[in-house]
Amino acid sequence: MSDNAEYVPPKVWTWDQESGGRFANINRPIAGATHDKDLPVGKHPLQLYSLATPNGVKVTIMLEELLALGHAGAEYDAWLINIGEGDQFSSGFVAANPNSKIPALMDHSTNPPTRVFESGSILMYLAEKFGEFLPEGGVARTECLSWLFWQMGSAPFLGGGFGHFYAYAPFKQEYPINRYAMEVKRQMDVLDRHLAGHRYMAGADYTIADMAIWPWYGGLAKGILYEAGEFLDVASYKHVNRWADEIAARPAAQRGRMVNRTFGALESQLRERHDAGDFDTKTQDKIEAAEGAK
Ligand SMILES: N[C@@H](CCC(=O)N[C@@H](CS)C(=O)NCC(=O)O)C(=O)O
Repeated sequence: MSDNAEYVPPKVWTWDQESGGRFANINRPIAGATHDKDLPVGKHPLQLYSLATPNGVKVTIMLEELLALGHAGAEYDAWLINIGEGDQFSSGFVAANPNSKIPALMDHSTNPPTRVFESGSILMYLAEKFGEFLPEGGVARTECLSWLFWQMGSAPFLGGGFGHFYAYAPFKQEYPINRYAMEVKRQMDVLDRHLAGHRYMAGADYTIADMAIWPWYGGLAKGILYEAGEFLDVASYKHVNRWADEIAARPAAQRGRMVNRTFGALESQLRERHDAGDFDTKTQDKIEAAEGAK
């Protein structure tokens, strides 16, 4: 394959070649389980199966925010789903989320347990269950849900479009990078104009709309996502940067981004969380130091 070779699609697409790029090993054109394996179940009613990608972090931030408000019922076990290893294709995971993507939540406080998949649906479920971070009615609720769904529709252009072609594709091509850079900059401008006049996405209060948008667009604004800060001139989105910094300073956001994290500094990785105390004792630096001392 060369950058300039034109692709002539055959009459019928067949799965006879790797698409190439990072994640090529987990991409497949069929759904369903590849192997039989049950999901583990811990001691809390809420069981989260996830990974600290932006989509996963939305939910761990919400759970940590609920706990910070004193909702003991939001205690949770967070199990690591290693998508690079294909954990999302186990029979247990597919039963929790037929779409085989993290995050997935099982609520064992209902009988039978309730499965919830799609991060936006999980955020709404938790917001309604605990009566927090989603205004109860009126314009504020509508505004919150509009921005929540804006994220669900927009982020695939950032992740699957721009991020894929800029950072993960086997070689760089001008056409897709140009197309998606244009769209992502437009999206950042949408946010910047809105945040110029609003402290948070839905107005004066911090809501699930902020929790959904921040891991993606806050990460992009701070130059963390795809190391594309300079390329997209993210520093120019001043209001997005102000909002991103404000959320980054929240202790619950700091804890939430550590859960199910398998990359970055060892002290920032809490690969599985089963107890609030795990942040002090079970980060990867401490686990590896204890193993080294044996
Ligand atoms: N719309 C979904 C997107 C979830 C998603 O794309 N998850 C990715 C990780 S960020 C995943 O699990 N990928 C595994 C795969 O595609 O096999 C949501 O918001 O929950």
